[in-house]
Amino acid sequence: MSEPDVRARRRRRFAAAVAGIASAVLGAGIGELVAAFIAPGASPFAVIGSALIDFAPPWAKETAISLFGTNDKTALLVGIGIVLVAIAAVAGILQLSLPPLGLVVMVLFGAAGVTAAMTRANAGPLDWLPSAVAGALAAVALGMLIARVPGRAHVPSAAYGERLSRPQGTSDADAGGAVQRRTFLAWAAGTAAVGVLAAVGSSLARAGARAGTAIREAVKLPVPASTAAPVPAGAELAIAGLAPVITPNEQFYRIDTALLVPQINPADWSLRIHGLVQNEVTLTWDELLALPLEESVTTLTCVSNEVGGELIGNALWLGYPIRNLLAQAVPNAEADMVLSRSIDGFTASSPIEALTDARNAILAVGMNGQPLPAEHGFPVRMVVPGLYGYVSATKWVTELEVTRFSDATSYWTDRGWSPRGPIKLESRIDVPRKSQGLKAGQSVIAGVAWQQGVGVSGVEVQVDDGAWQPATLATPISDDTWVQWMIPWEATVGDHLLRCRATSATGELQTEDVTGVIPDGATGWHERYITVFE
Ligand SMILES: Nc1nc2c(c(=O)[nH]1)N[C@H]1C(S)=C(S)[C@@H](COP(=O)(O)O)O[C@H]1N2
Ligand SMILES: [Mo]
Repeated sequence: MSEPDVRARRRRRFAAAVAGIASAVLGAGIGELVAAFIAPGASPFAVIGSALIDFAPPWAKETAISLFGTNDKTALLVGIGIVLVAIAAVAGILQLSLPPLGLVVMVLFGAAGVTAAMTRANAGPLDWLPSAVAGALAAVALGMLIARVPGRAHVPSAAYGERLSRPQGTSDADAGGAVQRRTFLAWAAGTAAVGVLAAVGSSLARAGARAGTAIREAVKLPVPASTAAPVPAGAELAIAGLAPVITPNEQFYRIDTALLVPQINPADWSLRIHGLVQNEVTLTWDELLALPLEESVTTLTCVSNEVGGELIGNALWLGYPIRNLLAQAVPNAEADMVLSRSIDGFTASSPIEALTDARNAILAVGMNGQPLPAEHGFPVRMVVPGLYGYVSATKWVTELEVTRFSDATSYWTDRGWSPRGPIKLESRIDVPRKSQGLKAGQSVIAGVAWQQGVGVSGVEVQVDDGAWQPATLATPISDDTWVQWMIPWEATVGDHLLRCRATSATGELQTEDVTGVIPDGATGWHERYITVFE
């Protein structure tokens, strides 16, 4: 091939890649728009993302959480976007050189979306539509754009025929090529622009639908039948940088597998208790609110919380004891587990004794004086003191199946996490913050410590391998909550290593052994390096 031929070929391939990307943008955008209006749960992006989340190996989820923390979902969506663009470019080139392979790629993508949508837990009858439309439109657009790639054999353009009849390299042919290029670019840009507009339209439509949070805002929670004791005055040390003893809802960590937050109208909500029980129980929203609801303060923790991590929060919950509901259902003697199920298919397996013993396992409807925020489970979730969230804290909960550990497993236990998930004794240094740039002089080291259900009796702090010093504990709210601690520190110029360790109310010393979060939660002493300046 001559030099200009190679260049022309490269240019055609580039155009084909652009055609692929523009077609995919069109398909994806219109697919999102169709979803927003017809099948809100079946956004092609979200269903493919959810399928990836469900099929991802545990280490991938771990890496995502530790790299991106609670932004893991954004990272996933951006990642899917990048992969999609790359595949679309390849599809364009395939369609140019090996038609109809490019179309096949687009159709397969649509089919993957359809499959992902229809195999979701709460799939609606029209959930196949957005991905089907996306795949079909992308294929049609690709066929149309590839036919317009400049210099291609069947370009439906007068300029091309004209160019064939002229010697290569003349200025007229160049002019014809330029016209073709402009025509192609206009079509490609137009195609992509329609896709982008559709995507913008879909997010506007969703924002409008989120005005469906009007439903949540209209919810009036009943006056509690029993209120929590006021937070003791000494519970909040109020040190800058120290986590507040009650975590505001906006700051509360969020971990779940839901790319689209389930939108549930409480009027349509009900909870079904079934399985190994003598009486099946069904509870509607109105029935739940009519029960004597109780306030309680409980710290919630994620099993993926690294030592020193932020996947922990403490809130004032309003709810009804699950043990009372189970008592109505009367579990059979052989039952040893309750499998709670969310409307989105997530499941958690809790030991039945954790829901029936004296601890305060509740069906929660309120969080810090408000209806549950949508991301934290509106309208109803579980909160169980002392168990990691993955085996207890089901959000958007609609079902409690009384069963046996030997007969059923749950979302995360299916993925290699431990069937039992008691929260481990831990402590964390909050201040000095790492990036704080501490000045030498009188300072403080402060943090939080927790051992739900048992309580913390002390925290010790060590600076640079010196002696362990007892910190001052704040007044705990209860054994089910974390407790703040602090110790004054005369900070000297230079680099320092700070460590902390807690002792539980039963005398257990927090273990020094470092273990990762898999399969049942991290252990080890939290360490922080800090540089003190003059
Ligand atoms: N429906 C549903 N509920 C869920 C999860 C989920 O993925 N889906 N994740 C659980 C996990 S792993 C944790 S740690 C807690 C987190 O609750 P939060 O997001 O309100 O902090 O929710 C639990 N409940
Ligand atoms: Mo979790």
